[in-house]
Amino acid sequence: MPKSSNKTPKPSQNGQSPSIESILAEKRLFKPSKKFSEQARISSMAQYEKMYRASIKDPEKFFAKQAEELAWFKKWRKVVEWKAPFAKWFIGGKINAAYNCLDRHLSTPRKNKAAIIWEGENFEQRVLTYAQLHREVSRAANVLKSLGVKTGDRVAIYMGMTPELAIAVLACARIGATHSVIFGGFSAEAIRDRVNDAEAKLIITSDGAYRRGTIVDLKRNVDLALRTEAMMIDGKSQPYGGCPTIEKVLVVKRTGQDIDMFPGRDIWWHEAIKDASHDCPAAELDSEHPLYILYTSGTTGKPKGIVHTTAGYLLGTYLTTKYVFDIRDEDVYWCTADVGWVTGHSYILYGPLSNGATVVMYEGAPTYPAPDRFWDIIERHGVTVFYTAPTAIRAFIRAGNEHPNKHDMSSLRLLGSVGEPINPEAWMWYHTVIGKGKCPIVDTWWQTETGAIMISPIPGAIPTKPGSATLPFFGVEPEVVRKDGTPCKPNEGGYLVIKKPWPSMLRGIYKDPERFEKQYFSEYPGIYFTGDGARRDKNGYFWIMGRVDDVINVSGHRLGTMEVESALVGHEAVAEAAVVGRPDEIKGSALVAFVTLKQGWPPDETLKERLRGHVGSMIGPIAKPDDIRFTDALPKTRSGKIMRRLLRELASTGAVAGDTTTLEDFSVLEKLRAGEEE
Ligand code: 7RM
Repeated sequence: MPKSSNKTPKPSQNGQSPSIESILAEKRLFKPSKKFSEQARISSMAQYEKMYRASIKDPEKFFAKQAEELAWFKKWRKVVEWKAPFAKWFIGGKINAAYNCLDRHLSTPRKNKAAIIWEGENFEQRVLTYAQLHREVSRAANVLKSLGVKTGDRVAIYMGMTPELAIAVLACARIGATHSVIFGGFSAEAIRDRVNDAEAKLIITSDGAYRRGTIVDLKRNVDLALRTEAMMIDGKSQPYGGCPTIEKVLVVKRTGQDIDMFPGRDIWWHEAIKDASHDCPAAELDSEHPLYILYTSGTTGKPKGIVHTTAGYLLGTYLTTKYVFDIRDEDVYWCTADVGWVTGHSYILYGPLSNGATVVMYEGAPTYPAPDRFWDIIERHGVTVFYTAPTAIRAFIRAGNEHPNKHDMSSLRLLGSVGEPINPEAWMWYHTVIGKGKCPIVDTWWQTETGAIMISPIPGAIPTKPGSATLPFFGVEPEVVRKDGTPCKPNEGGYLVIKKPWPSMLRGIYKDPERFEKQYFSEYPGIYFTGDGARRDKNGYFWIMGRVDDVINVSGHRLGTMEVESALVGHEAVAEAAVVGRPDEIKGSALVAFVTLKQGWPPDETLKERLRGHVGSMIGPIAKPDDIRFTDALPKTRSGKIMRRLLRELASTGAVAGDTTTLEDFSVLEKLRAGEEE
């Protein structure tokens, strides 16, 4: 069991007891309709089982056959080499991910098909065909080259959801520069940490981004991250190192707002690209060439740079898009994630584009200018496959059925869910109100680390149960195990592990092989530990129960409690902080921070707001605690470890029912309880 964990998975999430409706929904079985199955790529359980068995029996043979569907410059010598925890796939092969997403479609009827249908928050529309996207990516790739970016260099990308974001990512892939996309909601501090860890040479950003009717000052955040002079932080002058590896900043004009441009460092994208040639052959890269780094929260204060390489990742996203979304040429596919998260990497860009699909990309907020924006987009663009997160679904339930009911969404044929467990009520609402009872729902379980979907229904084949991600994808061997590694019995809660390597698995934590091994392969030697709790029912279906480590899933975004805690203790008023999750109807979990103050600081509302603001500026708005509780002391064990379980119980239910015998000072608990009643 993970040492950081003191949470034993229980069949209900976050200590919330499931409602009666939820229990009834869980017991229902939804078979794919005959109409859907007949047209689907995999149209029966028997066909799924046959393919799955083949993929497990001889993964090398299975994946070698599948990999032939990608375009290779040179064929691999060996399919896989596994020296736990290090995997290599398609050794000796030469390939390019951007070539597979673009060039190879140009000799087919897809050439003039829409690759990206983009909609701005203010309703602007841009459509890029595969030929046009190829041209723009090639020009941008030439700009990168002219700025001195070479194969193997790292490029940070900090942008809003505009077509240039997709172009920038694919331009990096084209020349073999490893991209590191930083979500546009992150702060200057977060940018600096990530850029410095990756030692990026270039940042691509934009002046600003439209979000919920306002503007996010992206370039200003980049300027703050890069500045080197001392800065006043909370009234104190603090030395500031900036980002010494950054040579240039490439700036896309989106909002036209006033920004500072530093001569010699900052370059306008539109000026640089004006005369760039659209002729830029895709680099012939090794299968294991690092395609990207994406930072994700873990159980320490420092985010981990998850590394994905080229061929295996591409194959994983290609295959899952093909079979889980059952993608076909007529589809209008829309994944509502931001490219700043792994879901956007895999299921806005690499997966759908390598399949030659038409992708909708939306810039703005789900409820802007009105709560029906998503349904309006589905209707106007004729979206057929729609992929979103449970937190969004729950917010839409609350907003009311009148919003979807205003729109004709009969184009939809398949719905997807990702990011956190979907509660059966939300599943049923999605099924009836959005899918009108005719669209299968694929509840896709996977992680930044897994690169691609791991457990999910195959929509024409696997009957679904609301709340279950059902069965593993081809080549994936998950198991639910006890602390000691022995398999759990049906319905017994345990830890979700994956027993064999798979093509799109992470290849490491950037520059930190020890942490990689310790984090993922040490609890169960040689076996990948997911950090999630799960159970498997008597039909073999997986029910994911959420994180069992100190990672909290807030609105589908992963946050490390340690990360938020270290931001809090970085504030001059804070002596100590402990952050836990509390069940939240919309967000899944909300953040509650227990904070002890240094002498002389008044425990008032003003300070709470300042602390929230401080966390916002250290990490980003998503990490601001929903609730801050000042306390004289935190409950600790005799060895000085904060008893998070008690805090979790306090934050969730206001009471502590569990075992408190290891608590060092019982009076702390009394005080915390008293504080709760105030
Ligand atoms: C794709 C993504 C990963 C964590 C993972 C789980 C949770 C994601 C589901 C889910 C239950 C799902 N990557 N999670 N999908 N839990 N059912 N279908 O979200 O790296 O940001 O997060 O998200 O806890 O470990 S992520």
